[in-house]
Amino acid sequence: MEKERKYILISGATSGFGLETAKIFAAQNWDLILTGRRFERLKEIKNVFNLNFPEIDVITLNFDIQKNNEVIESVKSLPENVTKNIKILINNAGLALGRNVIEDGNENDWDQMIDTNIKGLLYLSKQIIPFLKENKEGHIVNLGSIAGREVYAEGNVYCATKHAVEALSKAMRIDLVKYNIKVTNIAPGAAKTEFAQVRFKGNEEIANSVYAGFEPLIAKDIAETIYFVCTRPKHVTINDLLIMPTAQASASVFHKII
Ligand code: NDP
Ligand code: 8X3
Repeated sequence: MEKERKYILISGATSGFGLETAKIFAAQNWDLILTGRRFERLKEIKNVFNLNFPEIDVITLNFDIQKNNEVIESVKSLPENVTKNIKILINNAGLALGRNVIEDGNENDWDQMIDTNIKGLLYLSKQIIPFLKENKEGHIVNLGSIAGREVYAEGNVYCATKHAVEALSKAMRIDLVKYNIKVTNIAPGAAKTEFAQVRFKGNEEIANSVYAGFEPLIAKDIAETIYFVCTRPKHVTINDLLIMPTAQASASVFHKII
């Protein structure tokens, strides 16, 4: 008998939280739809999953989430036997660019953060929600941040985008409750992924200094949490989770031993 398919769609699955989440779900026999801009990485990741988990279906979608037309076309390319089996959407693709006082901020960085973290999340959600509605069940997990709960020095626009994610998680929950769709907002503190490398535009020294003197979260910590929230009984929704490294007390208070 053919395997009954159940798909999880993870945006931003070429590294960090997204990739680790894909690994955990694959190990539990979930079929994957993985997205990202880096085509070669997506190809490599698909090959590795195909090798390690031959039973599951692995679909990769290569698009820039800032571009609504790319999001629409990519989702349209999915066959109906896939879309009708999408159970979970992880809105994970996101980034910070730069750390500056507001008057020194770079407009291109602002645009990219707003277009990715807010508008991209909206574009993809709009395409996927109809499938979840049709199924009369589903789960959306949005990657917020401690930066969505508090604002820290020189974090202005990134913090604003993550505050928007918090608001959108609450709004989605209200709009989608009648369709039996769960919405979870996960807000991590400092986690060592490619996040700081991206934020500081490849400057390894500054990127590494972010995590100096304390033990940050790792992608697996967040991936395990996502798996936990997605596998609660049907009648249980975890709305919100704030997850910090033990050495981090707030957005800007760390216990560092240097
Ligand atoms: P990574 O940089 O490791 O991963 C980010 C992912 O987002 C990549 O797969 C990247 O893929 C994708 N992405 C970025 N921009 C776009 C775009 N325009 N279109 C499509 N995909 C895009 O970072 P993390 O895993 O740490 O970050 C994941 C999420 O978690 C982000 O939303 C981040 O804001 C949030 N977060 C991170 C924290 C941390 O300390 N690391 C803490 C709290 C929240 P590609 O480059 O291939 O497009
Ligand atoms: C990422 C965590 O503190 O660098 O969202 O903004 S922080």
